[in-house]
Amino acid sequence: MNNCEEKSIDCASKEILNISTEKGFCTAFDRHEVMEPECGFGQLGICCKNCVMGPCRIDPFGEGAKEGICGATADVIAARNLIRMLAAGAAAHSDHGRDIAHTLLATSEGKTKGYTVKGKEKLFTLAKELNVKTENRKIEEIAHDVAEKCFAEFGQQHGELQFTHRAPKKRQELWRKGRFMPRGIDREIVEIMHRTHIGVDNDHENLIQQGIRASLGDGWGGSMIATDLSDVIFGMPEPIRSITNLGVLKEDEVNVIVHGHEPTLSDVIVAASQDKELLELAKSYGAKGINLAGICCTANEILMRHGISVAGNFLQQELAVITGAVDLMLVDVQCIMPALGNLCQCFHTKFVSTSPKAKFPFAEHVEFSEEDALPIAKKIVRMAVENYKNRKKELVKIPKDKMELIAGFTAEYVYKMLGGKYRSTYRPLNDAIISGRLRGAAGIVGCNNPKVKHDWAHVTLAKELIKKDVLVVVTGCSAIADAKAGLLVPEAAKKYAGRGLQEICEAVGIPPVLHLGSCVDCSRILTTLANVVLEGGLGEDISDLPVAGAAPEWMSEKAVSIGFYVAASGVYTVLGFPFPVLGGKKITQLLTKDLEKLVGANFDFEPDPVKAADLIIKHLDKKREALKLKPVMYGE
Ligand code: SF4
Ligand code: MSK
Repeated sequence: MNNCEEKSIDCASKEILNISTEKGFCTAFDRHEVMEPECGFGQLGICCKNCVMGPCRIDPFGEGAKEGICGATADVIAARNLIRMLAAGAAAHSDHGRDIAHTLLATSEGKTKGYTVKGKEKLFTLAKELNVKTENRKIEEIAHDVAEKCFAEFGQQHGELQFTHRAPKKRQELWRKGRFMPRGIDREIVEIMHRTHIGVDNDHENLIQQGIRASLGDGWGGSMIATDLSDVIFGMPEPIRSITNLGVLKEDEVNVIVHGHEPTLSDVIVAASQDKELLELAKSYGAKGINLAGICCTANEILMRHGISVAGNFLQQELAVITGAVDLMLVDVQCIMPALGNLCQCFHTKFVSTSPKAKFPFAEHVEFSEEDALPIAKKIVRMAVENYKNRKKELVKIPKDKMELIAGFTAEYVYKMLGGKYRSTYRPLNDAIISGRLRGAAGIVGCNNPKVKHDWAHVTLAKELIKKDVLVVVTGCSAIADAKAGLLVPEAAKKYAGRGLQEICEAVGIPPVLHLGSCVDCSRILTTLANVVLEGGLGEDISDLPVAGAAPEWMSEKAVSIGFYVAASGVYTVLGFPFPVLGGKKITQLLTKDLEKLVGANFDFEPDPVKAADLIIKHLDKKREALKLKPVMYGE
């Protein structure tokens, strides 16, 4: 691969990509080139292997098959494939939530080593919401019942998920009427698998209805449980400074990278990396310290609560190894490339898998259990320290690039941030939108994808929006992209934001782009939107608000689920790549046009981030007009 300039906007990544090319290493960027041209049937969503009469594929243009052997049309096949993707994404998020609930339960029973209830205030708020008694009870007893109530949400067979009641009343009614209201987190995922079996649901609209229901079970269920119970165990995030990019790796320290999604192990790794005995051991090997950094969402979790630095986002996982400076990379679940094991063989890097759910070629498996968390974390950090002496100095090349950032914003923090000292309220945020100082808000989330220049679409879209007085909130790999580009510091407002947003950022001391956390923390966006509606003055439903969502570089099935629950919550959503459904005309029409009649918002597919920004601005202005708000104060 020669044209590294074209692969990323990030200088550190380009530098390592050049080294990779020179030395003949193979990364996702190279494998993507080898894969081209990608399968057109797959891209259009019109191949099916749901039974072995097939595989069947629909010919979208020529004289070939217009139906599968069972008679399934392109629309049905595309809808089935899409909601199966969604089911996998919802399952991934929700299983993460289940694991956090397990950790809280075990902690409340005194069965874990390394965890306590740090977010007591949040625990009491949740207890109230879930009808758990708090008077004259120990924290452990309350935590136990809160965990059990959350557990029950997974297996519930009928009724409504508790946290859906956070949504505005009007939205809840719409969900009930349209049969979108999720009954149980697992149930909706299982029902997708049933309906997409051969010969069950053969109506693309009905299939999408169930997809929406399962996605809401993720956003207002599994992901929300993951976020809220993480706040209970690990503490509420608060704005915190840190640094990001490959330049956070240190030549003279033991470098440990945590990669994946769940905070349970990474949080205790933070404690283990500060252990006196291990620090002494590191010194005895000639290292000045133990340097912990993260990749992907596990990074976001420990960044939000401990200010641990972030080495990079999804497409930088292999690049971190190629710096030659990583002594150990430990992984848990999700977004971990199986290629890492092989790549680590070219360096001294130890590659350690920890989850019984996720094993990898060439990985050393050290199984994690919440019950023994701290001893296991110390064992892994010790492995890193002992591997420091094996570093091949001649292979070490750490880019200089690193950037400061502030992370740690939450729905709860908005009360403090904008509400002022005397009254906790969302009023100033609502007033800023009503007065036109802010045009509205947009959430930009999701992954990297080698089909688009790394980080380019995230950063361009964010810059275009803040320029036009749109407050941007970010999660996941999008947040890391913007952080590396310098958008997550208050000074970015002066440089990039429109005058209205600049005034707000300066008054409050916040960046124009707010980091809300990991992928499951997209649920923080939902809670924030519900709070904005509740505060009043901006309509009765989330779909009335001048807000939008975007995932310009998405790739994972989790992003399908996020996209669906965001749209089904009433937020217009622009995706950088289309869902693989374009081979079905009716389903494409449903998702990009008719969905608005069903849930008050639809999708648009737009790869050009400048055009995507235009679509979002147009949408925000349309919503402002419908609410009869004043024109935007300083905008064009
Ligand atoms: Fe073909 Fe229908 Fe079987 Fe799919 S379910 S493989 S379309 S026969
Ligand atoms: S890590 S799902 S690549 S955002 Fe959450 Fe990044 Fe996408 Fe994974």
